Amino acid sequence: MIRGVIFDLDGVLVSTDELHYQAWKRLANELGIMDFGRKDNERQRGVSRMASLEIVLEKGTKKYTDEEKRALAEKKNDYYKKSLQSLSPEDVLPGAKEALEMLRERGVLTAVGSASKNAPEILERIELMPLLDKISCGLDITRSKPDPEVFLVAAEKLGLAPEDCLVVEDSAAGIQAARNGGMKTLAVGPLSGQLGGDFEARNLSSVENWDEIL
Ligand code: B16
Ligand code: MG
Repeated sequence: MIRGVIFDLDGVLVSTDELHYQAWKRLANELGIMDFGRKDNERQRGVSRMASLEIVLEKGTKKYTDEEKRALAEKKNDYYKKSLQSLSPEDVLPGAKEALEMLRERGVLTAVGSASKNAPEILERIELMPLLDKISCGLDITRSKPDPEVFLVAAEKLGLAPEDCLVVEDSAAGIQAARNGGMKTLAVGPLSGQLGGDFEARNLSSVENWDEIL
């Protein structure tokens, strides 16, 4: 029986993917990489900040030291953080708030499991913090998805065994991470049909039968 649901953040509870994309594109252009596009950005879903930077840099020819890479990632994060200032509860994805409310009513625990180090700030801005029992994010982990660490930390914070948890994810790396951690999976988002989740839905408002999943 599912006793806790762990939600990925970007692409599941809120759509920050466009803001990530704009910030990476700005950085890429400044580095003379003009052909960084949405297809490249798709590969950055659920992937850590430094791994996302590599996806940008592989489009260029210049080599950077680790120190330079850290500075570039920080620059992108500054652009991204500026754009987060416009984020509001209106940016919560369809059905997300209702799903959290329904789970609380049923006595199912809820957590976020996100690669983002900006997760706490984002959750404050979109006002979902009161509906979540625990947060596990980029600040808690050293290994990124598909390593299961972020979800195992979430389960541990909830005080639950992995097999009693369901993970809701929109990325291939995230579904794989949940599987690696021994959790059940609900795939959502535009790629939901291709991610191999135990269950799938276009978004959280189109989940047909929560009873079957829980
Ligand atoms: P940050 P998620 C992920 O969030 C994003 O999908 C991914 O594009 C981003 O690189 C990663 O967070 C790290 O974010 O730079 O804010 O620490 O899908 O795991 O909620
Ligand atoms: Mg995601």
